Amino acid sequence: KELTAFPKSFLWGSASAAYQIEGAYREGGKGLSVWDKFVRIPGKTYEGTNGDVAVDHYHRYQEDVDLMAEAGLKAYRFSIAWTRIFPNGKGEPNEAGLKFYDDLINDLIAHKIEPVVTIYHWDLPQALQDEYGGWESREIIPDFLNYAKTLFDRYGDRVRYWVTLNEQNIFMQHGYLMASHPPAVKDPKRMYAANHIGNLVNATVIKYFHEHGYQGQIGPSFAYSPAYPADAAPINQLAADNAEQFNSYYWMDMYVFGHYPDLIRKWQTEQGLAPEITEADDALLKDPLSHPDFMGLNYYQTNTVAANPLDGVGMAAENTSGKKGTSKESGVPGLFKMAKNDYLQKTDWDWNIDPIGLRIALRRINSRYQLPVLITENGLGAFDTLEADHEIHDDYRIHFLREHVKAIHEAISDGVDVIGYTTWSFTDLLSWLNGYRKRYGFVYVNRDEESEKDLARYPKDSFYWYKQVIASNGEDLGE
Ligand code: GCO
Repeated sequence: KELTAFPKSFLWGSASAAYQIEGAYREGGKGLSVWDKFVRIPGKTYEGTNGDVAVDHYHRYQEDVDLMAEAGLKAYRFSIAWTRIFPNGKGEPNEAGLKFYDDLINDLIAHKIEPVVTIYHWDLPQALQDEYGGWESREIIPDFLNYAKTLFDRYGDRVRYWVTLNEQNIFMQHGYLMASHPPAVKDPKRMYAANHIGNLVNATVIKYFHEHGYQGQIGPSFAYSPAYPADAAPINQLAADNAEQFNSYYWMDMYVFGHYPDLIRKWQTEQGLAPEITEADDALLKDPLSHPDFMGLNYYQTNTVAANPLDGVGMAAENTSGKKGTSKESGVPGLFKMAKNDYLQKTDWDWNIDPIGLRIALRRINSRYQLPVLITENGLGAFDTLEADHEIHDDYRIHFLREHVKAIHEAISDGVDVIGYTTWSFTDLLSWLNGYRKRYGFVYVNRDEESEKDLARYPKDSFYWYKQVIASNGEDLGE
């Protein structure tokens, strides 16, 4: 069929997060975040790697923005470190921190690159964790709002796209169910309670933004892995529907409709896991002013599931998110369990490669929520090799991204309003748990601490490929 062209305003971009790139973890008055502390607990990250230096973007941001301009990026998504703005999470803002992002934003705009700002990408101030347990206390709501307001007031004249919470489903499940992120808790009841507070934070911030006449658009970024049934057996179709509601609609419905799916609410009540919802919560969450302008989609893969009889594994310590692809046999008794999908190839990190799944994700969001979608992440984590001539031949990444760009093109032709695509990631960066060997970037960052070329940047083949995609507005995919 004839494909609809990418819109002229399509935001071809790339993305990052503060902790994964900035480094300078004690400079410019920055306070410590929960990640600064967590990475120091032995055994939590691959070989104890941390973001103390990361890829030193804090000092090299101009070089990075120059590279973005060379690639022709139209947009760059990055996150602000709360602890640079409020070292202890609240109180007086820290001017040095505010200025760092001012300079970055101005540099982007000078290069005609649209800044897309993530307000929260997991690096909660440790002071708030210590004071009241972070996400487990409603005290975080005014503190987060104060932080967000400070950003809107300072940067709102130049920033038109705001992402509230990055992958709430991931940081809540890893933080409170699997203990693989801070605060390393394994307790589903606490997870759902903290997650509900996360929803209140998200809604409060969006409502404030809408009520105060800021220009631009705001929404969350959700890590959506659509669920497939293992086969055509009706019982497995039902399991896929369960998984979709449990893993995805549970979050996205709340953002857009202000309620949790009945099926999951009932399940939680039976299990004694339902978070408390006050009347005031309900009013806030259902208020259209608290609903997003777009859905941010982080897409990496799909999940395949099958029926799970009640004698299956428990959920407490299992990976129900599907995102990190670790415990394949996990699931939720009575609802679904993870199954193999023989049709899909896998990445070096065992994640399914599924470009059609992106088209499906876009279509499902479109039909269920009727919102524009900003693809805030998509990319391939892989081992890359730096050749002697400083070239990096990452044809596997080009192939991966090309197929996903085609899927977006198809989805646009299906009628989905996709406003942009910020790939993960621009430069290589710290993978939270996998250190620096899992690389996602268009730009290789040399992490050879022994050599004077440490932290040097080298564009990969995929950098030049993406440049040509952008220049042709998605017409020339280099085939
Ligand atoms: C990793 C992850 C991250 C995430 C990103 C989520 O390897 O640590 O893939 O890079 O994708 O931070 O928003």
